[in-house]
Amino acid sequence: MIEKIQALKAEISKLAASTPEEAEQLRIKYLSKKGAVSALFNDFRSVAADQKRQVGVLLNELKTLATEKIASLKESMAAGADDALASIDITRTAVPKPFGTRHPLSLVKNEINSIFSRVGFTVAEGPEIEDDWHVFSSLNFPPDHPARDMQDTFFISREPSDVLLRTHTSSVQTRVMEKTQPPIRIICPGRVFRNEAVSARAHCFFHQVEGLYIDKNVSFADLKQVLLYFAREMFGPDTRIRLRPSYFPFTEPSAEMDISCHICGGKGCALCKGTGWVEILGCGMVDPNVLEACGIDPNEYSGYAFGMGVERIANLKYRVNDLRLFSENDLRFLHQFDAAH
Ligand code: 2U9
Repeated sequence: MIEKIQALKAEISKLAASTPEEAEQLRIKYLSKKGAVSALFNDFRSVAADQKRQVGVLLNELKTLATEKIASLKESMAAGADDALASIDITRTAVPKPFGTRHPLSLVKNEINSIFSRVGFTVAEGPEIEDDWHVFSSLNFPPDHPARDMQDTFFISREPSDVLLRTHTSSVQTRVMEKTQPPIRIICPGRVFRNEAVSARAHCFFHQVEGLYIDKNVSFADLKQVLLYFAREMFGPDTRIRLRPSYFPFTEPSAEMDISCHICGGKGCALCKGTGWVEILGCGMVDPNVLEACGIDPNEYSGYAFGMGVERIANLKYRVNDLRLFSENDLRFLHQFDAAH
């Protein structure tokens, strides 16, 4: 026993550590409940009675030695850390971290929201996972109608399923109409989904802003005027618009709107394919069937609606020619926008 104590004393007096973690490991090895010093204390019970006094003194010396040695190792570690800190100038200006830039689609969406909010529209949002009623049936798409094929979507469970990803944000408008009586003047920005093969010109998700205005005596003239105002705010004060007849299940009459080409001013160029016009949105008067389906009396109220693809507007504004760039998160692309930020 006495030899063991002497050997451990010699071992402990030579201890060294180069990190605080190592010093802590030594404390555990020698001084914890299951450590080497404590083990000798446990053996003390079996020491012969005539040796107990001498061994007791030696054991206490050993414990003091170990405690002081490890405390001094820890202290020198802390002093070392202070030295390291002293060599750093903590008053120096930090290396600036570059800010991110706003995504081009967010920039365009915010601009659209801002333009329409200046003429009384408020923003409404709703779920991306929808049901058949709010995406199709309430919007005058009867079951099995071929117009549904144009907006093939993703079903959340196996068909026939009532749970699907919205193909347009019109579902937000139908939800607002169900809950609110006119006047309603909202724009609905958001992500939509379609079952399309991904290419430069089509994607399985994209973004829309749709607008809806319902009140007494709303006419097609009101629609034209608000869209002219939008086109001029977005593409410049000299912009002209033209409306071409079209078809959507949820509007009657329906139209497609072109703006005079903002690149060539209408003379004809590569962007407008020599026509002088570029298509930017669809619009029309809300079909009375839709008003009725959403609990609004078509004999008392009328309304207009329009819808545009945010990517389409961004492509025109920033001359981007591949839709995939918007969702690939390539910083070389993203950093070209929002320079002021
Ligand atoms: C309700 C009633 C009518 C929204 C409208 C369009 C015309 C339209 C397309 C533009 C490009 C979709 O992103 S796109 O592919 N949209 O042409 N959208 S009218 O009509 C509504 C909406 C809600 C209750």
